[in-house]
Amino acid sequence: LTTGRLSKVLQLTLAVIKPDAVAHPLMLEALHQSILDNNFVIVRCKDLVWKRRDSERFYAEHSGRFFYQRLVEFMSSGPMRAYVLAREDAIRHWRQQMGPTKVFRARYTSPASLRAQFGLTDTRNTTHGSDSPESAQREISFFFPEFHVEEWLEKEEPLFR
Ligand code: RTP
Ligand code: MG
Repeated sequence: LTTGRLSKVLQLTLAVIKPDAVAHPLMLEALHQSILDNNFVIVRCKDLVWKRRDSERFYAEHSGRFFYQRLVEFMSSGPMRAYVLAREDAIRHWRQQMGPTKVFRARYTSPASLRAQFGLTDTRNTTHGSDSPESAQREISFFFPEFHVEEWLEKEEPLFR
């Protein structure tokens, strides 16, 4: 998260490998490896399955959109893997690594991105990443309620300098 002087050195983001990608062992392996290859530190990692109501709550901001029902259905359809990732400028780096939401756009504009390589459709697009420091804070708490961002940064950030 971006908090004053901490921002330039270290940022946290929430990354998720979605059910489509967790279901395929080689894809899961490739996505996990790409996190390690891109200089992220894995701060927390867990596998979990959402109930439908978790999915609805997480994506409440999209509740009016035409894809909401299939998104909610899909995200509660099987196991996924969530990470708290740390590095400098983590939010932007992880989103860049994922590529655009829409798979065909990803294939044209960023063929090396994860969604371009592994995405099937705009909904089954392999990964999620927080889009701002505020959503990173909210989403990290959503997936890891026992994890305290500020506390962690205070303790660990000096070690990254
Ligand atoms: P996210 O919130 O997951 O980081 O994705 P995003 O900002 O790249 O995309 P957003 O527009 O916020 O959409 C949230 C999630 O909804 C699914 N989606 N499906 N046309 C479709 O079927 C469609 N459009 C979006 C995607 O899974 C996207 O991650
Ligand atoms: Mg979004």
